[in-house]
Amino acid sequence: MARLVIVSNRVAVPEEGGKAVAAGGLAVAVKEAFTAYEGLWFGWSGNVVENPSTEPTLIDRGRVQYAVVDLSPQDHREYYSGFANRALWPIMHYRLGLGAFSRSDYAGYQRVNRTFARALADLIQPDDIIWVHDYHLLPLASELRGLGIANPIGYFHHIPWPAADVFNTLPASNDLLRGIADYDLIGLQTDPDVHNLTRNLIDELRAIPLGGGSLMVDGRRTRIRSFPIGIDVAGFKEAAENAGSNRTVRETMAGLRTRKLLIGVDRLDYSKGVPERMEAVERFFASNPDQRGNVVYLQITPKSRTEVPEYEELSREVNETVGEINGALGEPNWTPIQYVTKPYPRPVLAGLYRAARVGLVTPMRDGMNLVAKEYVVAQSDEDPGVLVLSKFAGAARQLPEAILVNPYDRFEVAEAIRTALYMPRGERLERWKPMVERMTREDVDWWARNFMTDLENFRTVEREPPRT
Ligand code: ADQ
Repeated sequence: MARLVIVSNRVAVPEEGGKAVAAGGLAVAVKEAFTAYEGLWFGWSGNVVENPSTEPTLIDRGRVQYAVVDLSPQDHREYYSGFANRALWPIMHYRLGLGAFSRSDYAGYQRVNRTFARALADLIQPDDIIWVHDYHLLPLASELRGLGIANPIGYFHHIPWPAADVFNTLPASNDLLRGIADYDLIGLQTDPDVHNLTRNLIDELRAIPLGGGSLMVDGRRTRIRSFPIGIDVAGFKEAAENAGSNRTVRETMAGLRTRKLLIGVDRLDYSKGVPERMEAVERFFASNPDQRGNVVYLQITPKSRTEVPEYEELSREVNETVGEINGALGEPNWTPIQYVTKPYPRPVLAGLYRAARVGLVTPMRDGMNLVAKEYVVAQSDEDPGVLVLSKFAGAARQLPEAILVNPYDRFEVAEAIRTALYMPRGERLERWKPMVERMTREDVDWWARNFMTDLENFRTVEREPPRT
């Protein structure tokens, strides 16, 4: 049986003897991919140390082996905080004004990709299939090819691929495009992402379309397809159904009394539109004064990337916005926005989603957005809540029955909140049913299987040289 080698920036090594894996989207997705394969998961340990060893540390956990490397402070600064999170992340999310490009950061990004490739190459066996994840590792296939690795290498991009005019503002854009074309299969979240990258390769690198998503780029064949990522529907459903026994959930529900709950759950990131959403909620209370005291908005937002200045700035902005709105609208017996920055275990989140009449998922731009899917799956079939979803989240393509909104327009979002709160049960059920059925069919297992089937096919069929 072929072995699956997964490569991602961070590796979630489970505790010895325990089954616990961090519940983040990538960890769940990778676990799913390993159900059908024995494998190896390679990437950064999460540790930053002076003079890190270039030899990976190997850890065995049953069918999966983990190989992790440490980063030096300079690597971490340039590769991770710098180029990946201050150049690629904002540009891929259409935030041109936030893109901070530096040549030394880019050199660090290339250096770490080279170091990863060298450390990984020695572990690769001839029959391995390699699946690389996310924007930290765009040049990894080129580096591996340079070391003679001829195995099939797939890449999945978890975030949006922007329009060419946006992507090309990166000073390294063509270099990055040439690099990504060294993957055999490139998976993106949505068809518009596929269109954007394909056009970009055709226009900038004179790639030749071969049909069926395949392209010839500099004499090499690659294939680009959308694979919208799903969630662990069975696990999430079960967690939501059993959440009533959880103390945090029970106490939150008791505290609500007759009040209706609006919920937002996001990593603290400017792509998620948290302050904009708060302003929309403020707008809602301004134009629906009779709802003051009847509705509470809970925003759960763990901090992330705190070493990146833009995230510190955002944290201040959100704190101020919450303070201003609560100060202006709140009463001694009612606080309109409850803002918490703790991460919560999955069962608690599932229970809170279920308790909320409205799920507010309004990113300014998002590759997919798993929270939207989790909210839908957590609802009860008796009395489902309503999802208000940004049309700029990849998830909007699979959830068209949600109330789709433009997150830049706080009047529109405020109106959607009103519509959601007043929506009769019949319409809520009618909208929810097709969404939950689609989520169940197109879950994380479906996603991983589709990607792997395509990558396996590549080995047997697509790699034959094209007939001229
Ligand atoms: P993220 O930007 O991290 O992922 P998202 O898809 O919403 O965004 O996933 C976040 C995950 O973290 C969800 O599973 C959510 O439940 C969890 N989470 C959020 N807040 C939490 C809290 N307080 N406590 C515990 N868990 C919390 C990137 C891309 C997305 C893409 C995913 C997967 O930016 O567009 O959907 O990868 O491909």
